[in-house]
Amino acid sequence: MFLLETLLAAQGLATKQNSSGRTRAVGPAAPSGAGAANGSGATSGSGAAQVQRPSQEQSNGSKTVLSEKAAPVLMDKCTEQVGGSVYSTGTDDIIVKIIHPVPAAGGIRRERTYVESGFRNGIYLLSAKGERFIGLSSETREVSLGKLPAGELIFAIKTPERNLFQTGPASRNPDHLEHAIIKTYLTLGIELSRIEVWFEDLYGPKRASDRDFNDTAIQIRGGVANNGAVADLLKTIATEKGETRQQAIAALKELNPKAAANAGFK
Ligand SMILES: [Ca+2]
Repeated sequence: MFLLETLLAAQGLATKQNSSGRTRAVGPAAPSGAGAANGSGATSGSGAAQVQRPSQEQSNGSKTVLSEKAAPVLMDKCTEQVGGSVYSTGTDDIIVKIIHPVPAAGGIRRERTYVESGFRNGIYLLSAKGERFIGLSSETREVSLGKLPAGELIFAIKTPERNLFQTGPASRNPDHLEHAIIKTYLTLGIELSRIEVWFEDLYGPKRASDRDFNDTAIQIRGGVANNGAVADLLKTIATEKGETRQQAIAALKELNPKAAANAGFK
């Protein structure tokens, strides 16, 4: 099961609940009865998972009809993971852009569609080697991080109140709450077009903080994924033998041929 689940997760076909169970698929999605489990090790959680099947949204007045047999919809589908993480696939340069989406036309405010914060936050990439400054939330800047080894990339903000809030699980943050939403955009529900990270910069629960996650935002593209499938498979290939290793190689070739070729499997 592991390899299949990993593959599904890596193709964006599976999404799992985060520790607070608030993952939601923004595009049309149907819950799976297959009981697919967390195959990426991205975030700890309840273990419950949903598999997004190709489905068609048929507008019928206010009613949305989901059909499992229908063709994939021709749109960018967005999946949000509260407390999710971003991962390098190790295959391509990673480009980070500080974004400032503008309010919708007509001045109508939609939920989490633009950045608004009284703070100017510093944006960083954290790693075992230290921290790398990307820019200020108020800037419009695009930075290439180059190619980075497959594995999790922890992005963080430093606020004027001297808080450090990180992507990933709540346990990383001083208030033990999630401070970033990972939005994954898939074209045709399959091909990754980009990942965005939206931060909440106020400390504490609702009331103390507005918890609207629109204070600082970055867009990431290139060799990235919203799950650690490539890194997990590379680890399996490095540590396992026999059939398990062969299955991992086959899965990596199918999942990410470039990552497989980089590791010497063509
Ligand atoms: Ca906020």
